[in-house]
Amino acid sequence: MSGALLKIDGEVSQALELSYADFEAFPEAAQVCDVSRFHPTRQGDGVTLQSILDRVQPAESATYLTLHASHDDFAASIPLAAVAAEGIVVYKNAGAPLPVEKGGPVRFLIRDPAACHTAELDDCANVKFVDRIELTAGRGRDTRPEDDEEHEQLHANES
Ligand SMILES: Nc1nc2c(c(=O)[nH]1)N[C@H]1C(S)=C(S)[C@@H](COP(=O)(O)O)O[C@H]1N2
Ligand SMILES: [Mo]
Repeated sequence: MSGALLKIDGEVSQALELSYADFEAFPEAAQVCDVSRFHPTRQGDGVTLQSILDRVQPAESATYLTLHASHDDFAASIPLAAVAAEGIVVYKNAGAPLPVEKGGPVRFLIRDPAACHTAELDDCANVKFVDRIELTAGRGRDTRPEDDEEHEQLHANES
């Protein structure tokens, strides 16, 4: 369990890799217990995005947060200022690492997302299988569906 679950890099002062033990060692104030309280269909425990940002210290040039999921080659890029206080990084379920069936190694969640493809902070940006968070100068990679048709196709492909 010593392997890194998540890498945070890009426009930061201090790139970081976090293992399950590293996540568990975040202080109590950074931990977010039981995300089903505000996302009833989703489970697990996480840490606040803000607590991770505090560690890496985004550079002045960092304006977007780009979430990468290499498992299914999905990415979403959202304005950093809008998401900084709203993001949760879910890493744990029932006292063990978040399994891939629940979106592991880590799942990103926005506290109060807009409906799919209606805003920057939409449900589609709740990226599963995240293994890298990249701070970028301007919008980074974003494969989110842009309309109903693309959205339906994406969900049809989900296994
Ligand atoms: N890695 C990855 N994350 C993803 C997706 C995806 O296809 N791959 N789909 C997104 C979309 S379009 C939506 S609406 C939500 C759905 O999350 P749910 O399965 O928990 O309802 O996950 C988002 N996260
Ligand atoms: Mo979506």
